[in-house]
Amino acid sequence: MISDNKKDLEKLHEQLEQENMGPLWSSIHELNTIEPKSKPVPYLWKSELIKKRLKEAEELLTVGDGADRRAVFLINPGMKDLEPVGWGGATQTLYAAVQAVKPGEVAPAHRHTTTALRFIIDGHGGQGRVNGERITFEPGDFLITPTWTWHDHTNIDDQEVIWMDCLDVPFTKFLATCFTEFHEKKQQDLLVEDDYSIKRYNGGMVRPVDDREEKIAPLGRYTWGMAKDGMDGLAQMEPDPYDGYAVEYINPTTGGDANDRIGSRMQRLEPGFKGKAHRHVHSTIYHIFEGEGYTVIEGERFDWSKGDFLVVPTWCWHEHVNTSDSEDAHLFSTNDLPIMEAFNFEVVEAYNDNNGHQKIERIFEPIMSD
Ligand code: 1HN
Repeated sequence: MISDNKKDLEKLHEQLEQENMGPLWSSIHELNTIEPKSKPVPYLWKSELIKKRLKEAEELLTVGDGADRRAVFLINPGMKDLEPVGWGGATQTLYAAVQAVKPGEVAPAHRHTTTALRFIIDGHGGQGRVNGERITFEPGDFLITPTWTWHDHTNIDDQEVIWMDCLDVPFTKFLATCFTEFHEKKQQDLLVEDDYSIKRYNGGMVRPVDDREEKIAPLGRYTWGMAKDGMDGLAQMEPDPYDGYAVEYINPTTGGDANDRIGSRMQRLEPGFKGKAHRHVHSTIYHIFEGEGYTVIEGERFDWSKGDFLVVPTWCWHEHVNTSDSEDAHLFSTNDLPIMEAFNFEVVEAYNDNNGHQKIERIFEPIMSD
């Protein structure tokens, strides 16, 4: 029993708080929940708003001269209390930002324990160096700079380049394992020929014989063409009822995720695709690379179009719909499935009511650009 002497109980609770302790009897139900509960909430950021704020930042700062990076990061409203320290947190494990590099700018070289990846949204002539390899990239490409790899970026064309960054910043911050080393040079030296890893993996599903041993980041750039070919193959058959035609970016020496602690996917929803709902423990950030449609998350409809970002937190029912009757939709996404799998947390559940579809009870109103 718990005493009904409320006054004395409250006094004890206050006393414990002052002494940096707490009463488990009153908080145990917060801990022992039947379903996983996460702080992040379903949320959507419109492309126009992000791009507008990035343009304003372009007027105000120069990359490589005062600012290490020009990037706007996404803060999940449910993670706001962690904010003033800059942890971001689109989900409890994943950080996402949109970065712009203007022609001639050089984002200086560093390496960190956080694992990072990029998805190129717009602009040509973006160029990065990763561990001594220079790689030029194009919209639709996926690039990795896994944990502790040196990286710097530049832009050799005459228009700005924009990409999505995704890192496991909140996860590494919670573990107090987030640290960085700054390179003595703004741009690291080139140690191998340009596009070295791309040349080594020119064949796709064949690898150089000396890559039989596991390596971190044996391939630095996964082109849009690779993902497209994968989806074109799947599209000759029936789509997955939840995800349409979806492929994962993998490490060709392990078959595991391309990045060590972040999973990445590209998926095609064909015209008129109406996915069924499911939920899982891992959390996901979507970037709408092409197309128009909506995702219903926990009964709320999130309308999306090209360039938007959408978060599906842990254990939320979600289903995707392509509203176009003529154009494919392509969603790039990142997830914390590698972390969930590493610790055996992952569970997936199908929504069985109503033929797999949630009732739409609310429509999400995103913050729009003025
Ligand atoms: C970082 O190093 C980059 O290298 C981008 O471009 C975003 C966000 C948090 C911490 C480090 C980059 C980042 C970042």
